[in-house]
Order: sequence, then C-alpha cells, then structure tokens
Amino acid sequence: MQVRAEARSVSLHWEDGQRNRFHYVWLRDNCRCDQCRHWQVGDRLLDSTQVPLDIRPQRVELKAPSLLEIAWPPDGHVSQFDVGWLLAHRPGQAVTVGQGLRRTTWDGAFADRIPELTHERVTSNDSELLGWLRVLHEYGVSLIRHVPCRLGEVGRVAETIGCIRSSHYGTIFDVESKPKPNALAYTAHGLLPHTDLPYRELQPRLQLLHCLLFEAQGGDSQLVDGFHAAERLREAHSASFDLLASTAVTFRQLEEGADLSIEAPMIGLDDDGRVDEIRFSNAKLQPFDVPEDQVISLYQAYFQFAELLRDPAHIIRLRLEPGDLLVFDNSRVLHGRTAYDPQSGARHLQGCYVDSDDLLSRIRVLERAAPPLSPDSSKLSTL
Ligand SMILES: O=C(O)CCC(=O)C(=O)O
Ligand SMILES: [Fe+2]
Ligand SMILES: [Zn+2]
Repeated sequence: MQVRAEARSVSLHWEDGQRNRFHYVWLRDNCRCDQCRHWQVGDRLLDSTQVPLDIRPQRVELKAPSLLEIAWPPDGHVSQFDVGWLLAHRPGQAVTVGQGLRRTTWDGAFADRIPELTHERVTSNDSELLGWLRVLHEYGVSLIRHVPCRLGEVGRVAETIGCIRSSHYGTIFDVESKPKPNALAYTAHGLLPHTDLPYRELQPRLQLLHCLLFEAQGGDSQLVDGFHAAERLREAHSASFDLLASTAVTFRQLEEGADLSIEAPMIGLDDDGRVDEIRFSNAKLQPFDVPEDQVISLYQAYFQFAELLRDPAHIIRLRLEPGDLLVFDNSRVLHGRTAYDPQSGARHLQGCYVDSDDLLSRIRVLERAAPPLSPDSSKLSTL
C-alpha cells in the first residue's frame, strides 16, 4: 500500500490497484483517540464543527504496515488509523447491515418450503437464533412449532429478537371474537390480506401471532409476499405500479380513545427504486382524495394490485394449530384469514410486534460471535 500526503487529503493506493482519498477534515473529525471519542461509550466527544475546513496535518506517516499516524495543528494532536478501518470506511461503503443479508421473494409454491422450526431449537442457542433471524429477514416469514400454549409466551419469543413494540392494542394483544371489538380481527369475520397498523407513521415490521386455542370451524390463515406481487404489478401494469408508489392515500383508525391517521403510498420505494414497504388494508383505507380525473386510474391500479395479492398462485394457505407461532414482516408479507364460526368452538391467538431495527441489531450482535458466513448459510436446509 502507498500513502501520499496531498494538498487536502491523504491518498491511499491499495494493493488491489484502487485508490481512495481521505480528506484531512474527515480524518481529523474521525480521530479514534480517547480524547476525541469516549473510550467506553464510543460516542464522539470532539465537536466536529470546531475542526477547520482547511485543516492540514503537521505530519503524515505510515508507522507499521497497517497504521497511519497523523499529527495535527495547533498542538500536535495525534490520530492513529488502522488501515483496515480506513478500507472499511472508503467512500461508498455503506454501514454493514449484517453479513450479506438479502431478500428473496416467493409465491404460493413456497407453501411447502415455508421456514419452519421448533421452539426448542430457536431458544436453544445463539447460533440457531441467528440462523432463524437471517432466514426471517430473507423470506419475511417463518413458522415456529411447539411453542408452549401459555399466555404471554409470544412476548417471550419476541424478546429474543428485541423490544416489543406496543400500540393502542396493548403490548400483547388477544385475537379472539370479543363482545365489543375495536378491530375486525376481534370479530369472527374473514380478513382480506392486509398489513397491520397501516395508519401509523411507523408501520410495525415484525408481527408475531401465537395460536393458543383453535377449535372453531373456519379461520384458516393466508399469507402473501407483497414484494413479489408488487414486482408482478410493475411488470404487468407499470403505470399502475408508478401510481401506487407515488400517490399518498389515507389510512385511519378511529375509535373511542384513538384517531390515528397517515397519508402514505401503498407501495413504498427505497432510494434505488426497490419496493421497501407495503401498506395495504381494504378495511382501513379512507375515501380517495385525488383530482376527479385520477379517480378511475387510482381505483384501477388498486384493483390490479389487489388481484395480484389475492391470486391463489401467490398465496400460502395454512391452518394454525395450538402451539404454532407465525412470525412475518408486516410491511412486506400480508396476512388474512377466512371467517370462522365462534359457535363451533373457541379460537384464541396472541400477537405482538417488533420493529425492524431491533431485528437488524440482534442479527449484527449475534454475528459478532458467529463464524464467517459460508455462501449458502442462509439456505433453508441449514434449519
Ligand atoms: O385471526 C387471525 O388469524 C389474524 C388476525 C389479524 O389480522 C391480526 O391479529 O392482525
Ligand atoms: Fe392483522
Ligand atoms: Zn483524537
């Protein structure tokens, strides 16, 4: 590796032929020393804005093969940079989100490959937990079997991932037919595939549903990968896809103690145009408020997307059994159920939510202790 001190930056020429410039103001600001960062907390102590934009070093030196040392005015403050750290922070290197995490979309044929594992396995050790969470991130769905049918157990599983995200339905909510329901889920009606809490600014990402008791007739579950359906929409009706990705619609929850409402598109895209979030709820959607010449095209786009989401070729159907715990990415995988007959027997699920930053945090923390990833380690076969 070659180091060259230039007018405004240090230029590093890596072994692989690449060259990167690290500006002096950037280097001074990112000094790793104990004066500039708290040695325990890791937070920056140095006030970045006090670094002169045109700062120039007094000395730049490659100390050991992998240690760059820089002395700064006015007092000769010394910064030491591990070359590996600089390599990891070259321009264009995003913060690592987890080793090689990816997303794989699926359709109805996925029904017999849905990632399934036992409660015992998930809770047995950290490497099983990491394997599960990576698969959950990749496919947005998994089914845990033999979870003890105890009240609150769903919360204990959630806490292996992170903090439970509570809502106006409580920390853990009971899904059963109630005399005074404040959600359709708390009746015996069928539920079209939907995302939960689409009317909240931050739609919860992970949803857990634990089946405690199921004797009723009906009440079968459906799951559909909204990212897959959105991509089919983009292929088949690109104008409709663009409309749903660019038109904010209103979702609202109005009840005795709450009036939650948000305007957001049904299809959310990230900066690179990839589908990143689905908000979809026939029940919670408010009257479209668009110019009258756009009403028909918006309905058409909505119906086309709904048709893909309800296409039997895209849907997984399953009947939960007591002890089953479904975990899915609520902003990607829509869930629904058929109607059931409460006279024919009881049906009781408990659910809760966990945010996605908790999931990613848990994955990163578990990866610290994990051996490097082999190319196929997130394949289902490892479960
Ligand atoms: O009853 C079910 O299977 C699902 C209910 C539901 O949609 C929910 O709790 O979010
Ligand atoms: Fe729901
Ligand atoms: Zn320093």
